[in-house]
Amino acid sequence: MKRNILLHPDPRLKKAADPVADLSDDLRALSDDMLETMYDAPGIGLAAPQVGVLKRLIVLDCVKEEGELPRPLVMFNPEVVASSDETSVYEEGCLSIPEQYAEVTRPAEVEVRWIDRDGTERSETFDKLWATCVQHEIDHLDGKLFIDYLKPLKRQMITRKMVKMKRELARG
Ligand code: GNR
Ligand code: NI
Repeated sequence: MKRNILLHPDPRLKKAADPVADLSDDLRALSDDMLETMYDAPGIGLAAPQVGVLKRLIVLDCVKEEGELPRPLVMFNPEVVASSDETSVYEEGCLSIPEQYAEVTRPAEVEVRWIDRDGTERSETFDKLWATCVQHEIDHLDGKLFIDYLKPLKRQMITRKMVKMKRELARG
């Protein structure tokens, strides 16, 4: 089932999410819904707070070559355990801030540890778009958005545009 994606500004997007204590069928169903919502958007990642659930759960699939097999990843309680000194810059966007893009500098490689859909602890080192995306998603779990890395003036401009967009959406 597709879920609604919250739009910035929303207090739920600014809160730290709670760790998942036990995997349940409900949480697995939520992760399925999040993947469906992400692919439908379309996007390359989605964090549970973006659908209004303040739990530490993210999904991502950064495979973008035409004809390549999809690689959906579901991560419960993801943590960055190591980051490279080398950085990379990507033009980021966010499904909660549609049509707004800006360059963000982040570590080029990160090692991430998480619990998968089956409850197994896993870890993997990500680079390129995967590294940027997984950091962007984990930030959502800490109530942080990519615009928080921008200069205050630019962030304010984007937030004002979003307030306007939400007002127009609400009027219908
Ligand atoms: O779909 C998305 N694209 C994207 C592009 C560059 C850097 C990060 C992202 S994540 C974003 C989906 C989203 O908002 N996830 O929280
Ligand atoms: Ni996002």
